Amino acid sequence: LRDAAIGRIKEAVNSAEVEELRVKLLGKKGELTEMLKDLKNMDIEERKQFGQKANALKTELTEIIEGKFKELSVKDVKKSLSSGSNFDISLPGTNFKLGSLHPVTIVQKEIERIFTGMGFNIVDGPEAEEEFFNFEALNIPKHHPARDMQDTYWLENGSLLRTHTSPCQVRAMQKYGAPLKVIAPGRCFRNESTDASHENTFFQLEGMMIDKNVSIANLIYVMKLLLSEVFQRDVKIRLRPGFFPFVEPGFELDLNCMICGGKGCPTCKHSGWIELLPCGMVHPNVLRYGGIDTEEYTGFAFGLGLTRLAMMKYGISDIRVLNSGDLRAMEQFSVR
Ligand code: FA5
Repeated sequence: LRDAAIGRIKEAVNSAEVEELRVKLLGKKGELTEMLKDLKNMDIEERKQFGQKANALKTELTEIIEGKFKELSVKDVKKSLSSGSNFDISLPGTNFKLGSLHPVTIVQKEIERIFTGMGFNIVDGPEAEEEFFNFEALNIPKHHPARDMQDTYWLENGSLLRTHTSPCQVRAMQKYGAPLKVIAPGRCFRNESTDASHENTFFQLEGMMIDKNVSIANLIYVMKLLLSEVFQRDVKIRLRPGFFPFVEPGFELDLNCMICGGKGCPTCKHSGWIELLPCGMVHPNVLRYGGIDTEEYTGFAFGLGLTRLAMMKYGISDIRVLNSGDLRAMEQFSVR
């Protein structure tokens, strides 16, 4: 059996033939297996000798069969390579789809680049914020009507989801002191009903500069530079007086709506202007909460509506698209 089996394996010309032989010889009903069935009719000594021989043969044949499989598979690849028929190792592999950045992230990174170029540092603050930093330290005491300007999600433990990035102002002052140049991009939450330009979850980017002799002129210069860099062209803006308890004087900087060119559309509530960038000179009370000497230092601060800026930049007319997670919309902004 041994010599006949080895001869047959060596002569096999493809893997299918080898597999057929493997089953014929070593399979459940294979020749060797059938022979082993005779063991029960033998006496002990015979059984011992025959068993040992049969097992050794089984191991030998298994090894030869495996070797033959390997030899044939190398031959197969070589053959199909030389025939050039259906196996081409120079073919490019499967093209994996790359993800894309969210438009708000793209604009955020761009503004971070602009400000770090001017020597600003990037800071962060918690989204679940203490009432103190979100309101009191910003000169908005309990029962102040200005609290109604920002509908708040209160948490069971008495803290809240920050309604703006301004709490980062006081946290930064307390941590780093003056002089100070920081920006703080981040997510904010308001208990508002949504429409084309309002979301309950949106992004702001806070900015603050404190030093000796900082004035409104510095503020206007930085704001103009920022917007012309972001849009890469001259932008039409207007400044209105605005009230925020944490700045004095306070301003509203509006951007001419780029969706409709200022003619009026749902995004700008048909006014032609987008309320984009409230700002002002930091109120002395806020500087004091931050531990800054108000005799020596002054500063400006702004709270840019990052989500709305991204809408303007990319001509997105409904803010709700940005939180929808709809990849068909987001994929359009892919940057590699
Ligand atoms: C503030 O939140 C102030 N903290 C900004 C500030 C900072 C003023 C520093 C002075 C100094 P306001 O509530 O206006 O202000 O919001 C700022 C910007 O966030 C708005 O101009 C708007 O662009 C954006 N914003 C506000 N509410 C929403 C909303 N529901 N959905 C999308 N964007 C919003």
